[in-house]
Parts: sequence; structure tokens; C-alpha cells
Amino acid sequence: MLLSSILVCLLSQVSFASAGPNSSEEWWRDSFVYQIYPRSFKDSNGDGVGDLNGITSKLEHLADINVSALWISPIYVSPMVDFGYDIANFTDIDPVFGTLDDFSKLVTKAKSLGLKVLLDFVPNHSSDKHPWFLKSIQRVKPYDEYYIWKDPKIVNGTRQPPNNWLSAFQGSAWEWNEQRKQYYLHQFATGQPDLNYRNPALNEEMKEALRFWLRRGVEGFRIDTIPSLVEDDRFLDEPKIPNTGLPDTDPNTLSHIYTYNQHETYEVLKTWRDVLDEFNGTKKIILTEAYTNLTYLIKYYKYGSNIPFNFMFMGQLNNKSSPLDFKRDMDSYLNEIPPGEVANWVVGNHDQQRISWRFGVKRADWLSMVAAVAPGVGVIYNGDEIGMENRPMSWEETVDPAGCNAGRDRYTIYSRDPARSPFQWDSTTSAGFSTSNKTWLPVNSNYKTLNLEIQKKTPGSHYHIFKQLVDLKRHPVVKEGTTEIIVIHDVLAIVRRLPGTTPVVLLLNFSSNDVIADFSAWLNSPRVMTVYTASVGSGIQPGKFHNLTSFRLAPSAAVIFV
Ligand SMILES: *[C@@H]1O[C@H](CO)[C@@H](O)[C@H](O)[C@H]1NC(C)=O
Ligand SMILES: *[C@@H]1O[C@H](CO)[C@@H](O)[C@H](O)[C@H]1NC(C)=O
Ligand SMILES: *[C@@H]1O[C@H](CO)[C@@H](O)[C@H](O)[C@H]1NC(C)=O
Ligand SMILES: *[C@@H]1O[C@H](CO)[C@@H](O)[C@H](O)[C@H]1NC(C)=O
Ligand SMILES: *[C@@H]1O[C@H](CO)[C@@H](O)[C@H](O)[C@H]1NC(C)=O
Ligand SMILES: *[C@@H]1O[C@H](CO)[C@@H](O)[C@H](O)[C@H]1NC(C)=O
Ligand SMILES: *[C@@H]1O[C@H](CO)[C@@H](O)[C@H](O)[C@H]1NC(C)=O
Ligand SMILES: *[C@@H]1O[C@H](CO)[C@@H](O)[C@H](O)[C@H]1NC(C)=O
Ligand SMILES: *[C@@H]1O[C@H](CO)[C@@H](O)[C@H](O)[C@H]1NC(C)=O
Ligand SMILES: *[C@@H]1O[C@H](CO)[C@@H](O)[C@H](O)[C@H]1NC(C)=O
Ligand SMILES: CC(=O)N[C@H]1CO[C@H](CO)[C@@H](O)[C@@H]1O
Ligand SMILES: [Ca+2]
Ligand SMILES: [Ca+2]
Repeated sequence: MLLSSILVCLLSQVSFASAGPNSSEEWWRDSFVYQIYPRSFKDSNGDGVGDLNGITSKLEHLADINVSALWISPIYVSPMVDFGYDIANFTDIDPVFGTLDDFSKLVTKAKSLGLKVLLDFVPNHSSDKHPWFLKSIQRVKPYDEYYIWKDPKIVNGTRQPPNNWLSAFQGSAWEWNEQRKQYYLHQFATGQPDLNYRNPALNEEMKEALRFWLRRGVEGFRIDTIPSLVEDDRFLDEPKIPNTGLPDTDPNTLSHIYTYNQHETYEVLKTWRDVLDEFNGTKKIILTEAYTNLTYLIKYYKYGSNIPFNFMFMGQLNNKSSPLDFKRDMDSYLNEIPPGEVANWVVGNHDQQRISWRFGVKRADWLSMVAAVAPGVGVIYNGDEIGMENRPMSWEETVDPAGCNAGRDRYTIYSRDPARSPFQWDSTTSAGFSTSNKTWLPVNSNYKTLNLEIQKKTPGSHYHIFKQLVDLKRHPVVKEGTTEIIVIHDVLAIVRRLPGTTPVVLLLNFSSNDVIADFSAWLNSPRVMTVYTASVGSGIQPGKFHNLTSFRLAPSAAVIFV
């Protein structure tokens, strides 16, 4: 690109609301939260599946990288149809993961290391093996009303589901029960009947489940798939979206105006917030999982969510996005954060491919760097801190129902297994994940070169970068400064500024074209700045000074200056 070509530079200023009077109670501010997928983190008993004692044995790692909290994906009793998201007892631990005693040991050790323990709360449905559902089928009171049962619609003498609602996993969201002679609603798998939040007794049970874990030292919850919680009680057909070209069984053929984002869902959330606030001591946190639009997302703050997950890096922005796309979406989001509330940036999770697959291996550090420099909380998924990569799975190796249900030809589009391969601790058997060489999902064969032990010994590794990013969250300019997102050619810059101090600057090079720019002029920064950290492969040394009047970054490289 010629220097004379039109320069794109857009600048906006988002003043970041200063922390409210009670913000000191909000321990999650300016920190990273760490997601553990328990089957894949650490196996303590050699059965090839991760467990609670395994997590406990590795808590020192989380203290070392100094995240504020760990949230553990479901560990409850489950037939494992959906690997724990189908729960048969909300207040007990599945034997594959251990016992309640093991859980108490985990919490005690976490507390001694200054780590908060958060659990996954899956309120939309239970397993169809849950005793409540079995009693509901029998119409035993009060369980008869715990689920959403409807009479069939009789069309020309034949039995039909009560309306046209579709399950997220394809086909009618209604399943006929021959014993009760009614249909029940399941927004996900047939084995995951939806709970009925219009029944107060049911919500009291769920609130008791929250209290059960809070009494055991849990400091908050991540709430699974909240937008589908409550449905419209008129049970009207949802409008069809014309010309999708999809089969009639596909949920994307309907506009989900009666099954998603209902106002009553927010009111139920508020009742859970009140339960958490009953507990004295450390303030309790709620993180909500909602793939929804910005209006509905921001509304969760008002009803008690502290961290309505910001999923903009999970598809909305991808490896085809330009720096301007990043700027537009990040600005729109930051503009909407209510005063006193905290933004958040989700880097990865168990439902997405690894970052290095979504954005490329060279960009594996990008999103953590954005999450560190941008205001608010960063949320990472186990393995992100060492740049773990997808482990492609053959059809025979695939176990995720989302992949298996899609069939041999299409499973790679839907399977979430590649991001769930075991954590790579070291170069020993099964990457130190298990003493067994047979693990529930195969270990990535790159583990002898990509593992935590090696990265600890290697300056400039993902591990060392991540530790610096966690520390940067406590930098006064990052905690309190204003935020500007600036695009210069193919470079995205985030500038944090506090009067009277040196700004903090992040540069991400999206380009494969040749551009050398006077960044100090574009960014209104000092001419000479110090490298705080830089992405793996950038060739840039921390601690070195650089003259920003003519500065050059490798393609896909990222650097933070202070
Ligand atoms: C701050 O905390 C006090 C006591 O917990 C509470 O009464 C007050 O409403 C809180 N203020 C804000 C702004 O949340
Ligand atoms: C870890 O983070 C906490 C709070 O964010 C901070 O007070 C502490 O100094 C950090 N520990 C280390 C070893 O950096
Ligand atoms: C869940 O498990 C606990 C402990 O085994 C048991 O006491 C409780 O009754 C179970 N809950 C239900 C609803 O079955
Ligand atoms: C009911 O049957 C009649 C006569 O066979 C047919 O014309 C009509 O389309 C049917 N209605 C529906 C809703 O299938
Ligand atoms: C919190 O503290 C208040 C006042 O000391 C007490 O009445 C209440 O029972 C405590 N709540 C819990 C859940 O411990
Ligand atoms: C989100 O969707 C609702 C319902 O369609 C709409 O009213 C609202 O304007 C949307 N918000 C955004 C930011 O698109
Ligand atoms: C970009 O991402 C898609 C998946 O979203 C992936 O298939 C493709 O390989 C990626 N391309 C590059 C160059 O990383
Ligand atoms: C796995 O371990 C068994 C028993 O120690 C051994 O016989 C086998 O060769 C190992 N397989 C691999 C792939 O390392
Ligand atoms: C980004 O990478 C390209 C390709 O190597 C390079 O020409 C350009 O100078 C880099 N941009 C910056 C700002 O360093
Ligand atoms: C930075 O580079 C510019 C252009 O090469 C030069 O004029 C200036 O003296 C340099 N400044 C410092 C402090 O090195
Ligand atoms: C993103 C997503 O769908 N997450 C979970 C939502 O809930 C279903 C059913 O519990 C799970 O299968 C998903 O993992
Ligand atoms: Ca195990
Ligand atoms: Ca529901």
C-alpha cells in the first residue's frame, strides 16, 4: 500500500465510568476469570477423565497465573447425554468427578490460595432421569407442574404437538409422553425437559440448590443458556422466517419471539440475585451466558448479572474481520455499559474452537491482550494461557452429541471436541493429564513441544505473556483510564489514558501489506515508549524502547507499550 493512499483513522472516546461506591466489594473488577472444563483438566485416579481431586491438585497453577476465580463446568450427577449439561441432581456430585467431600477440599484449598470458586448453574432444564421429572410424569404434587406440559393439538383426528416450536438440537421442541398423555417442552435434547418457572415451588427448589452450594463456599455462578429460561405462556406459533432454504426441522427457520429473551426470564434472574445477596461476606458474582443482541445483553446488568458474557470474539468478529470491524463492535459495546457496571471480554470457552483455530496460531495471544488492555474483566478457557490448539477429531473419536447428531459428513462443523482435548501439563504420558495413556478424548500430539512445563522455562512464551497481562489489569491507567480505539491503516490500536501519566497502548497488526506509520502522531503518544509485552513470534523484546515515529510490527504481531 502506498503512503499516499487514503488513510483510515477513526477515533472515538469512551469515558469509562469510575467505579461506584461499592466497587471495592467487587473483587472481580480488573481481573481474569478462568473456566475449567473438568473432564479435561486433570485426572487424579487414572480413569482417563478429569475430576475434582485433579483440579485441587492443580490449583497452584491458577494461583501462579493469578486469576481471581475459577468457574467449573457442570460436575453434578448426570447421565452425561450432554456431558453434564443434563442434570439428574442439582445438589450432588457425579461419581466420575468425585464426592461432596472432594468438593469441600477443593474449596478449602482454593480459599487458602486466594481463589474464588464459581459453579455452573444450568436452570433451563433437568435430565429426564431427574426424580422430579419421573414424579411429574406420574402427576405427583407438586412435581406435576415442575415441567411444561401441554395437551396435543388434534388436527383432522390426529395428535400433533401443541405448536410449531423447534428444539435447538433440531425437530419439534415437544415430546409426547405416553404415560402422562401430554407433550413436554424441551428446548434442547429430548432428555433435557424444560423446567417451569411459572411455578413458584419449582423456583424455590432452584433457589435452594443455589443456597446449597453457597453454604459450601461457592462465591457465585455462571448461568447456562439463560435466554431460553421462560417461554411466552400463550404458546403461540413462532413466525416462520421466509426463504431460509433450511429444512422445516431446523430451529433457524423460526423467529424465536416466544421462546427466547422473554421479560419474565429477567425477573427470575433477579430472584437468584436476591438469594446470592442473602449471603454475607465476599460479594457474590453472577455471570450469564446469552448469545443474544446488545439490547437484551445489557438488560442482564439491571437484573443482577455482573458479567453478561460478551461473545463478540466468538463469531461476530472472526479472522475475516477488519480492524474497523473490531473498532465498531468494541465501541458499540463499551458505549452501552451502564454507569458503575463492568465490561467483559470472553476469549474462549468449551463450545467454541480454540482461538488459534479461529484467528490463526500467530494471533493466539491477541484476544487475551485485548481483554487485558480494554477496561473490565477477561474470561479465559483452560489452555488459552499456553496457546493450546484444536485437536482435530476423527469421526470414530467424536463423542460430543452436537457432532454425533450431525452425522459423519457434517460432524466437523458442529463437534466441540477439538477444543476439549486434555490440558497439556508436561511431556510425560498423556501430557501429564492422566497416568493412563487412554483418555476420554485424545491428547493433542503436539504436547511434547506445547505444554505448561516447557513454557514456564521459556521466556516470552504464551504463559509468561499471560502472567504479564494479568498484572497489567492492576495498572492504574488500565483500571481507571479512558479508552480510545483507533484504526491506522491495517493496525488496530487501543489507547488507555489517564492525565499526567504515560498511556498504555496496544497495537495489533492485521496487515500483510507494507505500511510504516508515525504512530506517536496518530495516537497522540510519547515518541519513545517501552515494550511491556509482545505476542509470541513478534520478535519484540519486553523492556526495549522503541521510537514510534516510525515503528514496524511483523504481520499478525501484537505489542503493548507503556
Ligand atoms: C453499598 O452497600 C450498602 C451496604 O451493603 C448498600 O446499602 C448500598 O445500597 C450499596 N450501594 C450501591 C450503590 O450499591
Ligand atoms: C495477584 O492479584 C492480586 C489482586 O489482583 C494482587 O493483589 C496480588 O499482588 C497478585 N499477586 C501476585 C503474585 O502478583
Ligand atoms: C440429591 O442427592 C442428595 C445426596 O445424595 C440427596 O439427599 C437428594 O435427595 C437428591 N435430590 C433429589 C431431588 O433426588
Ligand atoms: C384436514 O383434512 C381435510 C380433508 O382431508 C384437508 O382438506 C385439510 O387440509 C386437513 N387439514 C389439515 C390442517 O391438515
Ligand atoms: C447475614 O448476616 C445477618 C446479620 O448478621 C444475619 O441475620 C443473616 O442470617 C446472615 N445471613 C447468612 C446467609 O448467613
Ligand atoms: C434486539 O432485538 C429486539 C427484538 O427484535 C429489538 O427490539 C432490539 O432493537 C434489538 N437490539 C439491537 C441492538 O439490535
Ligand atoms: C479462519 O477461520 C475459519 C473458521 O472460522 C477457518 O476455517 C479458517 O481456516 C481460518 N483461516 C485462517 C487463515 O486462519
Ligand atoms: C499404553 O499403555 C499400555 C500399558 O502400559 C501399553 O501396553 C501400550 O503400548 C501403551 N500405548 C501407547 C499408545 O502408548
Ligand atoms: C504490519 O505487517 C506488515 C507486513 O509485514 C508490515 O509491512 C507493516 O509495516 C506492519 N505494520 C506495522 C504498523 O508495523
Ligand atoms: C525517532 O525517529 C525519528 C525519525 O526517524 C527521528 O527524527 C527522531 O529523532 C527519533 N527520536 C528519538 C527520540 O530517537
Ligand atoms: C452455547 C451453548 O449452547 N451452551 C450450552 C447451552 O445449553 C446446552 C444444553 O444445556 C448445552 O449443550 C450447551 O453446551
Ligand atoms: Ca478421573
Ligand atoms: Ca425454558
